[in-house]
Amino acid sequence: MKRSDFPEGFIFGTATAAYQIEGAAAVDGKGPSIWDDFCQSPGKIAGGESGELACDHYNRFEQDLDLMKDLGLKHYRFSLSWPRILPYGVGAKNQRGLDYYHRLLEACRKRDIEPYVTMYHWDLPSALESRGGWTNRDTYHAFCDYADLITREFKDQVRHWMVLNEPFVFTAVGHFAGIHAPGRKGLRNFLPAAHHVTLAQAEGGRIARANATSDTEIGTTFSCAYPTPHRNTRLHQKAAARYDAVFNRFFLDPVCGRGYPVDTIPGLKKIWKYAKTGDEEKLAFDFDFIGVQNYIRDVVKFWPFQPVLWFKTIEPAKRVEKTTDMGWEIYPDSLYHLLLQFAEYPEIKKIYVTESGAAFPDKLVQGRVSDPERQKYLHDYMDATLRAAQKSSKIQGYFVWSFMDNFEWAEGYRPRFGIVYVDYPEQQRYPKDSAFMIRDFLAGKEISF
Ligand code: GCO
Repeated sequence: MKRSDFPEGFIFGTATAAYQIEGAAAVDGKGPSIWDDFCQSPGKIAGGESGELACDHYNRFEQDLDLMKDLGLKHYRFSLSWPRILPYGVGAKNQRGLDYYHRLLEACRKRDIEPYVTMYHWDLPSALESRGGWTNRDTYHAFCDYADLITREFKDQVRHWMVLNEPFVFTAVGHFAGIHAPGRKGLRNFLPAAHHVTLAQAEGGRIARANATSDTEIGTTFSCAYPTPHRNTRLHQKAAARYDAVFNRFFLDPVCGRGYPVDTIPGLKKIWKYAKTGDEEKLAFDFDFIGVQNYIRDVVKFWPFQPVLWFKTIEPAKRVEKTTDMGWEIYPDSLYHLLLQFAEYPEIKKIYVTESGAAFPDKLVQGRVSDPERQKYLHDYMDATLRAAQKSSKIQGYFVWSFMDNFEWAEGYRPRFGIVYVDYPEQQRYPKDSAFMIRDFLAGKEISF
């Protein structure tokens, strides 16, 4: 596989998120976020770890961007921390926080690195959480004010915005399962949070479009997962369709003007309880692109003991394919199928794979990290993207998750997703073999696995 196999103009980059790399959790006027708080709650994060220091990127971004440039990476997706900019979520802005992002964006420009900026990658200001967070409609209004502020402030420096990162994950894992911040549980938290997030998703797009220059593209990102029915019977196929409605369509369909997929899952109709008159029309927005992020495929089984959803997934142990350090099955065709599934929506104009990557138990040995499993993973997922791009011209980019090892939420620092290894105690960076493979690929060389 060579870069020139991809369509002209197809972009390659890497991705990170503020809480996972920045550190500097309480300096220069930054307010606390729900992730700062969640990490303080005993038992929530593996090893009791937190993003307090993370990769110390806040202080080391110049060197990190130097390394990115050396590797030939010219497109970089990262997020802004809302509480660094608005310590209380609303009201007084923190000039030092804004200055930091101006410096970061300027450092990208100087190195000819194109920034792709996510407005919200999960670090809600704690002040908003204490008033109900996303379960409270006020948080949607606060988000709109924040979106308005940043799209004006960074108008001259940002040409690619993404409103949200993976609304399904932060609402379901954070507000239904309670495994991520803020640790809320149950449908009574999930449904209002999901509705307010869906409003924020579309309204954030409208605000960015109104404030940005005409050459700015506005998108938002979605997690997605590929279901395979346990057996090819009607019951299991319908279970897989319900899985698809929850994991893939719940936040995407409304933005495309199709409403929540409640025909497929009638039990989720209750979400309308949290709506106000006129909300239905507000859920849609004509984004310039969507970001697709796929890490899992699941084998899905009809399950009569699971009310509302009526399905369950079968554990990885019973699967035949290899898994990553997260226990996720390696299945490149899932990305291929999902890209084509999304490309079929006439409402979707352009698709980037805004995250793709894997964690493996990397070891630093005499300054080198050999990671053939990641090399193969990236090769195969890039190949899946290429195959999809050959079928649909909407597919136009691929970002590796992640540029460097970082704080993997409830899993702490054990899973290493980076193509650059981070020695945390020393805060040293070491490009892994996969980083050199990507460098060679970007330079036009053939890569094979
Ligand atoms: C997500 C986030 C990233 C993760 C990555 C690996 O998808 O959960 O966007 O922050 O670190 O996906 O799990």
